[in-house]
Amino acid sequence: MRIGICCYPTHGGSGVVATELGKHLAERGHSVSFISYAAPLRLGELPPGVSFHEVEIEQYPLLKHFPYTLALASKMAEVARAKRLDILHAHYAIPFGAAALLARQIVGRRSLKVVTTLHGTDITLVGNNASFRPVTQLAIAEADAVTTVSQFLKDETQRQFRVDREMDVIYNFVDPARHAAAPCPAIGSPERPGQRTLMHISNFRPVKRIRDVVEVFAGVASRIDARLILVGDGPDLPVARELGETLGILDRIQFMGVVDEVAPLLACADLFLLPSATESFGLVALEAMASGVPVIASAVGGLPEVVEDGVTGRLAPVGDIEAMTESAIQILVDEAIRQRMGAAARHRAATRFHYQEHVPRYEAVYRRLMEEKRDGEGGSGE
Ligand code: GMT
Repeated sequence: MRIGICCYPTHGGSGVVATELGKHLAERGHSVSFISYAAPLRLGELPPGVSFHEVEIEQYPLLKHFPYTLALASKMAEVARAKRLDILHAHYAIPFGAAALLARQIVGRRSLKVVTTLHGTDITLVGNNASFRPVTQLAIAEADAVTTVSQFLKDETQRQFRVDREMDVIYNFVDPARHAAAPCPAIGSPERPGQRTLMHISNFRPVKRIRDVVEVFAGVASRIDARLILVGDGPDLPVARELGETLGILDRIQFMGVVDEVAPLLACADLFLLPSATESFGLVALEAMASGVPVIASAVGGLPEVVEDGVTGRLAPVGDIEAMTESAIQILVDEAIRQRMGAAARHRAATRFHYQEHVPRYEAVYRRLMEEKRDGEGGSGE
């Protein structure tokens, strides 16, 4: 099939999933065209069967705000025609899902089918904003197929948008080989033998509850020799620095900044913290699990579908610092528990969330639409 993929090109989970999906689809013989304002970071050098089409963002003195979504829709239509796309797969309802509907209208709804994957914040945070809500609703209702990355997100979309349509749940996935026994690089090695490493990776937005990360770590560090590695950047990074200073633990926190490839760093971690206020899936928790690292996370959103409480890590109510701290200490002081949970985490990631299981599910959705298209063509006699 000829598939167009549009996504955010940055480090966010939706961009990572879309990019990995495109690469796997190309390996499976499909032709894949990425459409975005920059090449997705995880794309690297263009693999065979993959092309990239940039949406140019220009500034006109006449326009105060450049209408990016319209430029995106035009580029989608242009690529759909040039590459004779069968499927346009939008990752994130806005602007991609909405722009894809415009592109389909331009190209003709019979020739181009739109698949929209909801990733979470497009529904739980952004989509509910009054300025976007009607467009988000349209993007969901009018796509030829909609997928969500967890059962939680499907239920939440139905509840919040009162949409009565079919949606396929297709979980996010990992390539376990990428996480297999990667050695911890020197930069991430513990400073002392026996020192425990806690890790958090995110875009440091308020939804990630960075204060909780630091407070849990402070509780752990008051009882055992430990350090915290923070990976990523975002608006709440200064919060971590300030709180670390106030609590007198700043010297035990290492700030790594944005890192393209997280698997080697995860190999340095003994425990991963994800105390988010909400998380439709928690791709980074899955990546930690694939690296054999137990996860302590909030029992919220789609996280319980990923982290099995007491088996691959521990779940606690959002904001329950005490419970998270106690669980962290329990895991870190008993190496047998930590090893057992780490092995269970690796096993769960490799068996339930392997790309070889989930990429074919996307293909099945595409095939279903292609069959509908063929049936439609046959039925109209055209
Ligand atoms: O919240 C983020 O870190 C970014 C956001 C995105 O769109 O990239 O992540 C969302 O999509 C990921 C991929 O499906 C999910 O793993 C994250 O859980 C989800 N974030 C939230 O729901 C807060």
